[in-house]
This record gives sequence, structure tokens and C-alpha cells, in this order.
Amino acid sequence: MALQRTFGIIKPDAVADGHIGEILTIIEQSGFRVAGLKMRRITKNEAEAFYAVHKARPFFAGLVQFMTEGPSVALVLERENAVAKWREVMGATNPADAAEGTIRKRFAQNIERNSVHGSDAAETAAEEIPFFFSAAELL
Ligand code: FUP
Repeated sequence: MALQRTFGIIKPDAVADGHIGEILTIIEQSGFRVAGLKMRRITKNEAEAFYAVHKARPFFAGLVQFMTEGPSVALVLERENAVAKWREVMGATNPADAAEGTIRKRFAQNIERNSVHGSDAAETAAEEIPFFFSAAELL
């Protein structure tokens, strides 16, 4: 199977809790190559656009508040079957449902403060990667 790229975020809760290193270790030990990496605080406009699909949901305002409360680490991750594999390594959206050993099981606090993001399909990854990275930032 060909190499594929997916998009990930180490969210503000995991950054504030000091888990950047542990999460990057899990990523590399899971066979991903880090093709892009940057830390910055996501703006309100960016968070609203990034999660626009959830605009009508009751949790939208809280989600935007959370995603902008502090720095995040944006990632582009490469391996075979990267989209599905990264979802597997992250675990279920709600950490209460996440499998043992997954990132969300280990580090997430609740369904909103859930430590990491990952694209849910190849088409989503193709939109999310250029949202945060220019071509020159992908190595
Ligand atoms: P995921 O793809 O696993 O990140 O999950 P979703 O796209 O369904 O949700 C995106 C984000 O919305 C989640 F990471 C957290 C937030 N969310 C809530 O805060 N409450 C909910 O009930 C569902 C999602």
C-alpha cells in the first residue's frame, strides 16, 4: 500500500499537561514519520472554520473556547494507511469509550478535552493539512 498522510493536533489540554513528548513517542513507535510539526495557539477564527461542520451542535462554543485556550501542536503524519491507523492509535472520541493503551484513554480528560485530533478520512486530511501547513513546511 502507498504512503498516506494524515493531519493531527496535540490539543491544548495535552500540551498544558506536558504530554507532547509522550504523544510524539507513541506516534513514532506506531510507525509514523513526522512530515510536518508546528506549535502555536489556534485563533478563534481558525477554530470556528476548522470545526465548521459542528457549528450547529450545542458543544460548538465550548469546543472553540477549549481549542483556543493555549498552544496546540499541529502535525502531519505519514505511513501506510495513515488516516485509519492514527484514528486507531488515538482511540474513541470519548475517552470513556477508548480502548486500553490508546492516547485518549491515557491522556484525555473527557469528550471535549480529549487530547488529540485526527482526520476522519483521506478527503478530510487533504483539506486539514493545507489549513495549517504550506507545501514548504512539509518535509
Ligand atoms: P473526532 O473525529 O474523534 O475528533 O470526533 P468528532 O469529529 O465527532 O468531534 C470533534 C470534536 O468535538 C471532538 F474532538 C470533541 C468535540 N466534541 C464535544 O466536545 N462534544 C461532543 O459531544 C462531541 C464532540
